[in-house]
Parts: sequence; structure tokens; C-alpha cells
Amino acid sequence: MSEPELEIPENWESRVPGDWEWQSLWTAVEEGDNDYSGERVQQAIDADIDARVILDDGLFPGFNLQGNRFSEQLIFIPEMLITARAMKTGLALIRPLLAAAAEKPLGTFVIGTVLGDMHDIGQSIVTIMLENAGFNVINLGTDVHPDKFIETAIAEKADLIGFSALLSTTVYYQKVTIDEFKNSGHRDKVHILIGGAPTSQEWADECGADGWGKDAMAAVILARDLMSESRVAWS
Ligand code: B12
Repeated sequence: MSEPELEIPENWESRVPGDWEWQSLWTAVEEGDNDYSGERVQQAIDADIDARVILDDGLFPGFNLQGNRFSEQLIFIPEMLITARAMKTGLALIRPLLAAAAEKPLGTFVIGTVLGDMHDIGQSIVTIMLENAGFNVINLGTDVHPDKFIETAIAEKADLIGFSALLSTTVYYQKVTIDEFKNSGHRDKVHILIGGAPTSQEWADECGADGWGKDAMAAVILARDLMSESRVAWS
């Protein structure tokens, strides 16, 4: 088992002011130094560095390094959790910069991580990108029961619903939740997207979703495309 290495983003220097360095943020996220990660992200915002660059070049390298160690079982839940917290502190700061000030939202998108699954970094990024694209996004968080998705879809007259799942044991709940939408008689009123690392287009077809997004950008493109497809109106 080889020790994972920090993957330094190619040409990162070309996207920041001349004297900028990211190493201290990479280390802060890696070590879960929540305070410093917030401080450094704020400095990057103040230096007018693009929010996408802060996310990709500043926050992800340290997160991915720890993520790979976690996958190799070189570190465990407590270490991974503090890294995730440092990552989310940074995400929270750049979120308002990415979120659009659309006058009329493109549509309402309800998103959450399925029952039994606590992973929320990916769906938080999808949320930010959808907001950035002009959607009104209602994020139900993690470990979301199918009934909660359905109740929220009804209350908000949702246009789209997204289910995130990161565990091979919880992807099954994407199908369960879609089946529950069918049983409740509301399946045809919403477009359903699924995503998360263990999912695929094949799984989306099999579980009856309308689309699969491999990443946040794909989620936005799909959501926009699906908005122009017809479905049964909410009464
Ligand atoms: C961070 C992490 C954790 C953190 C989560 C913290 C948090 N707040 O999210 C903690 C430590 C809590 C954790 C716990 C566990 N984890 Co974990 N975790 C990870 C890790 C390292 C990163 C996941 C992540 O955030 N990726 C980054 C994001 C950006 O990627 P993403 O989620 O895939 O999202 C992108 C796309 O998939 C897509 N997308 C995501 N959602 C959606 C939704 C829609 C609608 C669309 C269209 C697109 C979309 O867009 C996103 C952005 O581009 C992965 C390993 C890895 N290196 O990936 C393991 C991993 C997912 N975990 C794993 C495991 C086993 C667990 C535990 C069971 C460990 C344990 N022994 O208890 C527990 C389960 C807890 C639970 N019940 O959920 C396994 C899963 C294996 C499997 N196939 O089932 C992995 C793969 C590690 C491994 N190789 O062993 N984990």
C-alpha cells in the first residue's frame, strides 16, 4: 500500500496573484485546521481570486489527499471528519460568491443525501453550482428519508429532485426513493437526478431516474436540459 501524495493543480500559479501560495491552505485542510482554512479562504477572497479557483486549487488538494488516505485506511473517521469540516468552512465562505442573484429562479431543485448516508461534500458543491446557475435549491441535508423528499417536493412544487449517495450500500435508497415517488402518485411531476461516486448512467437507467450527473457541472447541464422537458403539472 503506497502513501497517497498531494496532487498539485497544474499551472495553479497562473490563476493567482504573483506572490500567492496555496501550500498553507492545502496543509490546513489536510490537518483539519478549521480556523486557518477559513482565514486563508477569506484572504483569497479579499485578493479577488476567483471562487472556482479557490475551490479547485485551494481547497480540494488537501481534501483529496486525506480522502485517498481514508480510502487506503491510513486514516480513520475522526481525521476525515475534521478535514471535511475545514473544507466546509471554506465552502461556506465562497458560497455567496458563487450563488447567483437571479431575479426569477430557473426552477426549484430539492436535493439531499439518501437514507443512511452521511456524506454531504459532493451534494453541497452541486447545490452551490445549481444556485450559481439560477436554481432555487432546497437542500435537505444527509440521511434523508424518502417521505421527507416527497413531502418537500409537494410543499415546494419542486421541478427537480436530486439524490446523492456515496456508499454502495445506500445507492439502493435512490431506487427506493424513486419507487416511493411512484407509489405516492407524484413521480411524473418531477424530474429526478441521481449522483455520487458509486453511481453511473447504467444505475440511473436501472433505478428509473431521469438523469445521472457525474459531477456538479453535469448536474447543472442536466437540470437545465430537463427543465425544457414536459411533465405533469403540480395542482
Ligand atoms: C469524506 C468522506 C467521509 C466523511 C464524510 C463527511 C461529510 N461531511 O461528507 C466521513 C468520515 C463521515 C465518512 C464516513 C464513512 N465513509 Co466515507 N468517504 C469520504 C471520502 C474520503 C470523500 C467523499 C467526498 O466527499 N468526495 C468529494 C465529493 C466532491 O465527491 P462526490 O461526493 O462524489 O460528489 C461529486 C459527484 O459524485 C457529483 N454528485 C454528488 N452528489 C450528487 C447528486 C446529484 C443529484 C448529482 C446530479 C451529482 C452528484 O457531484 C459532486 C461534485 O462534483 C470518500 C473516499 C473518496 N476519496 O472519495 C469516502 C467513502 C465514500 N466512504 C466510504 C465509507 C466506507 C465510509 C464509512 C462506511 C466508513 C466507516 N467504516 O464507518 C462511513 C459511512 C458513514 C455514513 N453512514 O454515511 C467508502 C465507500 C465505499 C463504498 N463504495 O461503499 C469511500 C469510497 C472510502 C473507501 N474507498 O473506502 N466518509
